[in-house]
Amino acid sequence: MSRDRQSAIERLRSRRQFVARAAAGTVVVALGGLYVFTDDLTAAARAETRKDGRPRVPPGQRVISALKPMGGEPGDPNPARARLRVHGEVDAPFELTYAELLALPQLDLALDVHCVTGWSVLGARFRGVGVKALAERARVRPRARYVIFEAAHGYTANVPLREALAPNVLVAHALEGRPLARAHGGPLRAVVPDLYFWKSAKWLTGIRFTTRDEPGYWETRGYHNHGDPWREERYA
Ligand SMILES: Nc1nc2c(c(=O)[nH]1)N[C@H]1C(S)=C(S)[C@@H](COP(=O)(O)O)O[C@H]1N2
Ligand SMILES: [Mo]
Repeated sequence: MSRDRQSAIERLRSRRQFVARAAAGTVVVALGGLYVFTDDLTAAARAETRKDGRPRVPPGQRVISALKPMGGEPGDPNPARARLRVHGEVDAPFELTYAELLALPQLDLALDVHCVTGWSVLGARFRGVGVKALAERARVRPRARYVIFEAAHGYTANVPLREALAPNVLVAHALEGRPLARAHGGPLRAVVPDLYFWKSAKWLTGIRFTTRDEPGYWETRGYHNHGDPWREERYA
């Protein structure tokens, strides 16, 4: 155990400080039986650097222990009726049932996600199919430049093609070893971890490739068109 971590735990042993911080409103989470304040999770993660050289925690973000349900208009919860359409600027459009999606090669990825409202979750374990594999199967035409994630009730999110084909971009159906809860987009959601979390469309119904950009639900309501957390591309 690092000295920093040890001293952090010793600080937490001070009940007086514990009560003072709890009263001040910093959130307490249970982590392996220990109580840890979100400020300590954030401080520990701030020292870390990603493989791409960027800090693990983007500026202005605070680390919490699990995804917060952020709302939205849910789609049909029945996996037996779920369909994913892969279409648009492609030579071989196709549609998958939930069972067909689960029969494709699966990726298990621990992903960091960053909500524009200021919380981040580190290492959330998602399981699903890579968007890149779906794009290859659909034979995306060379002129395609954007991916539009399509969800229930007309929610969409636009992502530049190159970023949507990154190896950590998923159509996820499970989180932490369980089928994705409805509040988190079940049965199917997109996960685009390196852009703010609004790009990760819940209740996903389609992936559409386009030549032209199409700002989506939040991008037409004042959020930034791109949404890079490290550049704090929060609002337009
Ligand atoms: N279909 C749909 N997807 C959505 C949203 C939504 O309102 N509808 N909200 C987005 C926003 S703003 C965020 S922060 C994340 C929240 O995901 P969570 O509720 O699983 O934390 O979902 C994104 N995906
Ligand atoms: Mo959000």
